[in-house]
Amino acid sequence: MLKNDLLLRAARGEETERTPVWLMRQAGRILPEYRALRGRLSGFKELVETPELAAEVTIQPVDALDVDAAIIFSDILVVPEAMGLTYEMVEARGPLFPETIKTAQDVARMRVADPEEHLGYVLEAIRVTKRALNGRVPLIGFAGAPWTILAYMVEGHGSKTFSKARRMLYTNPALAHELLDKITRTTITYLQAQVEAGANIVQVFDSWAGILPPDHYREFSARYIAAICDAMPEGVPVTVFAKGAWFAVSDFAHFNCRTIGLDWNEDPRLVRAAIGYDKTLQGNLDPCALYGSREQVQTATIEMLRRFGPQRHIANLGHGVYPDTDPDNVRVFINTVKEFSTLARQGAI
Ligand code: 1CP
Repeated sequence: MLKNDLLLRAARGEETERTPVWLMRQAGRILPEYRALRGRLSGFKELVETPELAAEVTIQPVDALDVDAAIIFSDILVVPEAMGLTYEMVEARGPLFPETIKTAQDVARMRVADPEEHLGYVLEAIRVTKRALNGRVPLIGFAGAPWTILAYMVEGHGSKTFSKARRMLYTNPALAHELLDKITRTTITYLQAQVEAGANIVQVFDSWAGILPPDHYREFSARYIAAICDAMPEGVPVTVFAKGAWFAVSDFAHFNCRTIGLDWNEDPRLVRAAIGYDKTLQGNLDPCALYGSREQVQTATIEMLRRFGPQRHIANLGHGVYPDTDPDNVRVFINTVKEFSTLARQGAI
């Protein structure tokens, strides 16, 4: 039994006494306790692959920030690794794949991973986290959307354009679909296993959605996300966060998901006008708004809450919190959501 199930109730569209709040990338470098633990280790992968440590940093923001959910500390890139493509996390630079996908042989070499065998360390981290959380807040499981995962597997690292990956969609669409299909099959059993291990809700991150034109987005991304949503167990809410894909929100409205994540370029009022009230919306304060003064953070947060309205909203940023954000301003954001949305429900403002 969960002591605080606000997030799940909001996702299911039930009335809540206030708006739930958490932050993408809440576990990580904004917290001094994360940096202290991370500094004692050989690197990012040791943290991700040691369930007790991953559980510890998953719970840090629940203790330090009093958010309404924990998100399992892992990375979307564990999936390509499980399929046979190892990644490195280069200090201060980000992920790097020494080998990339170029040919049909490369795709043929990729396996549809078995969650227990190849991603058992994430499932164990979920089990350890659930025990330690003891029902305080729900635990969010996650995976990357197949298109975003393909983008890293083909490109080999982060990129502004992902032009190698986008080139494949034009030059060898059949090969892209073959890879997307393998990633999708892996992701479905992986997310199902996360739920079995204890995740209460799952989020699909399509971080590079916004670089595709709408027709490519439908062909190479949205339909695979739809297949993932369809495969999730009954009663487990799914959140689709497709950064930059404002053009696809009306498609998501017909998906088997409960929540649609909005980035900070999107206006929730326009989204509501387009899709109605069947889905919960999540987001979408500009992460840079947290660089302002305390008063500026409060004002921006209240404006955001007004744009979403009181129900069917999960407050968050429009993307992950930046590592150089002052945790005190993160607390101002969280507390403003809690206080303002409580008063708004009571009709006080
Ligand atoms: O040294 C460090 O601590 C490394 C920084 C870091 C962290 C804290 C990386 C490298 N990954 C993570 C954890 C992580 N990644 C989480 C769990 C923490 C939390 O949310 O509280 C999650 C959900 C992710 C997901 C992730 N990884 C995404 C999707 C979300 C998004 O931000 O768009 C993506 C694109 C990645 C790839 C990745 N991993 C790390 C970096 C720096 C990147 C981005 C690389 C790029 O610029 O392309």
